[in-house]
Amino acid sequence: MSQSNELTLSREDIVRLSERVEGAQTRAYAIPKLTDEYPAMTIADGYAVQSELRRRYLAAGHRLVGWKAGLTSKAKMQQMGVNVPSIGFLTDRMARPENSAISTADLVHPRVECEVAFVMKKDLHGPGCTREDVLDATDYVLPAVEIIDSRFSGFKFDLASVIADNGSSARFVGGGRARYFEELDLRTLGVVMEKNGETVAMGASAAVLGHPAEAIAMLVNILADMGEHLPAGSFVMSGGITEAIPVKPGDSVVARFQELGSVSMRFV
Ligand code: 0L1
Ligand code: MG
Repeated sequence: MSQSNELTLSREDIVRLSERVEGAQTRAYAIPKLTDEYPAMTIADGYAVQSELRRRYLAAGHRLVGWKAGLTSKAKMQQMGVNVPSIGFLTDRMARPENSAISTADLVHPRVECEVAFVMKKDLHGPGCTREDVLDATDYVLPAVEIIDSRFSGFKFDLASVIADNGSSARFVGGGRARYFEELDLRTLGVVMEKNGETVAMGASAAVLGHPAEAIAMLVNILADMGEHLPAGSFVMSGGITEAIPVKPGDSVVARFQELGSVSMRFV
């Protein structure tokens, strides 16, 4: 992948790659990372493909409900071999209720992550958005589990490819107890992830860029680079606190958050 952040793909390439990613996402099959064919692809190219993918889903009737910051913890960056966070969009079709049975038949190789989610009460615009701006615009926070599913073979990709694949977004579950952030120390929230009754990961929210609101500010500033903003009412996930844990049919997962309750689901 090129280190430059210029757009190198033609409009035709962007549309072709977005169709390729959409096919892999909607029919749940793995594809080679996009940089195998386009080695000069940049981060800007990745976001151009992601924006076209979003345009296609919205044109097909999906509703944009929010955004997610990804690759925001050292554990995640190390796990995936990248060094810059990313963002992706969330639609109504990705949401699943708490305590539900989540089908894996329509996913390639799902993994789960514990995240602090924010619900916004004011629009936020970058550039220059700060942690304080995010907190001022936050209505409440709640615990969430993101089910990511890279569409790239063997979960092997680089940043440009994973951004084009909408940051591996697949499903998400919000739940637990919604709280006003003023009542909490958002930096030091502990989380324990259990799979089939065993603790498989644990961490504290400071793992997310020092404070989860920093991840939301980063997301708003990336949106500004794309000429967009974060609207009031958005549901925004701030990124996995621990590394992502693989799941398969038969697994049950509980994410227990200090002060925020727990979020449960099972996989079928
Ligand atoms: O949510 C995220 O942290 C995005 C992860 C993208 C890479 C991956 O699939 O693990
Ligand atoms: Mg995530």
